[in-house]
Amino acid sequence: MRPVSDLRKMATAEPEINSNSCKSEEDNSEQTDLEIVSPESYIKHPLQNRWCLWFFKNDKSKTWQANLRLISKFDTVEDFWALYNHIQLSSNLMSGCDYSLFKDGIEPMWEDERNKRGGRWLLTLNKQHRKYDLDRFWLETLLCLIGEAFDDYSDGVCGAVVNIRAKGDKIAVWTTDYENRDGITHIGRVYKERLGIPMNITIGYQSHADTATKSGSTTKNRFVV
Ligand code: MGP
Repeated sequence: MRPVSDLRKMATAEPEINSNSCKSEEDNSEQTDLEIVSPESYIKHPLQNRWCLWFFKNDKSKTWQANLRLISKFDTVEDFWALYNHIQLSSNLMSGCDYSLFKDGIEPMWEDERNKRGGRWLLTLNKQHRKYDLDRFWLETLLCLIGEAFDDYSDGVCGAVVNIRAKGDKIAVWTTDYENRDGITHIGRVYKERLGIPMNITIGYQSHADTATKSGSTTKNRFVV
């Protein structure tokens, strides 16, 4: 697991300038031919997984699946920040839109083989949260995913989704197996801590099967932390 402080530092790090490259021709004449440049300065920092960012735009004339578009894939820290800095913040998206970040090979939908027996830790946000918390919660969620923050249980993570909705935005972390109690509760505890959610506020985990077949507006929680 790459510590989150590293991921953040790499967001702002200036490229290292080789001191020799600033010297005049005269100076160069005194130098030896070989320069040792640390690979740190030119090799991008690989992530453990390749990730895909998806965008959903609610066009009611199309099916749900047809509204889902793959934006881009990345597998290095630098390419993550390049993409993140290039796109709109979640709080600027139109109502009805989603971003999803999923491991390469997993589609951000219930039907995918890795999701169909899975579920999600769900954060439901109110309207004030959009201004103060939505973007930082979503960025922290992305860093948890790409930094494999959930220790031995990170393999069970499929991705995460942010839904921008007039009735209240949502952020969720999707995992692959809703029966894996140990994995799910570990992921939930770490996630809550990373987001700085106070102990007295609980978050719930729901299976996609329950969400997909719900009749009312709420889905029962399988787990809470
Ligand atoms: P939503 O976008 O997850 O939440 O699901 P929203 O808009 O807040 O609605 P609510 O029902 O949670 O209040 C909205 C609808 O999109 C669902 O009822 C499904 O019709 C469709 N949908 C959402 N997801 C995540 C899927 C999916 O994975 N597969 C399919 N086939 N439809 C989905």
